[in-house]
Amino acid sequence: LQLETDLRRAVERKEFQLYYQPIVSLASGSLHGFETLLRWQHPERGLLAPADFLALAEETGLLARISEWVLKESCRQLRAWQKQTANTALTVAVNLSQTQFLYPSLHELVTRALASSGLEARCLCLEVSEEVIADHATAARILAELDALGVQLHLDDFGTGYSSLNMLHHPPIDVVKIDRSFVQPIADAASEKSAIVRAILSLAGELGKEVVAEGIETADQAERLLAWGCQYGQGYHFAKALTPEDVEKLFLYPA
Ligand code: G
Ligand code: G
Ligand code: MN
Ligand code: NA
Repeated sequence: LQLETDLRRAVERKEFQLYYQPIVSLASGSLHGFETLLRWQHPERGLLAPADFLALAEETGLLARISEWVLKESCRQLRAWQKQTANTALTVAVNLSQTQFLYPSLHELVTRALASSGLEARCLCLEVSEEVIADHATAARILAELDALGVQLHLDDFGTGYSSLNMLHHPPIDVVKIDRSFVQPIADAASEKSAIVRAILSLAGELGKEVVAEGIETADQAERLLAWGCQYGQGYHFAKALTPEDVEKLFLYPA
């Protein structure tokens, strides 16, 4: 299979790239951190998204090396930006697929990425979706082990999966990310999705979790979410996922 050969080579030739989507504080508008989104700059096929190659990486046993690179590079880049901006509170969020989450050496990969970068554990967030932690007896143990490292755990795409309220109360989960399919219809405050968003915010608040609303595309959405008690926002209204160069130009050192 051609793509498999290409994928093996991609690891060696460093064809992977990380894009960084800003996450902002809704109250102050200031930069809170970034979510890293992995891309493969394929020499012929162009820029590929994780959906195009993560399954193949899994089947071919290349996933561990890719995961290690993503974690290391995310931590390295964030630590560099923290130093350059003297803002040591900036965070970076890395997505984990189910296989990555269940990977026996995940704990070790995270530990090494933190050690080699010097990034404080609390500045690294690991994003897992509901499905990833839903039906696994071992999920609670893995979450507890990661929590013990001091990293933050984010529940991604909340609302799209099984959406059991049980998910919200998993003790080590620090932050809930409301999926953009709930955020986009809130222009109509009377809509059912608006009621669900307000309920998630209320429940998260009572359980001591913070909330990131994803897929914010308008100022109106950002204002409503802030009024309803949402701390953080992410989406095209603020910025799309950016190359490191664009993060520096547009967010860290604007002219
Ligand atoms: O921006 P984008 O189309 O890449 O995001 C598509 C999906 O890919 C999202 O669900 C996102 O969580 C996932 N994704 C992005 N980067 C990574 C990564 O490094 N690892 C994993 N497992 N998923 C990722
Ligand atoms: O599943 P996860 O939330 O990790 O994936 C993030 C995905 O959402 C990426 O594909 C990213 O490009 C996309 N995204 C980020 N902001 C917006 C937005 O404001 N609108 C839409 N439609 N997609 C967004
Ligand atoms: Mn995510
Ligand atoms: Na998400």
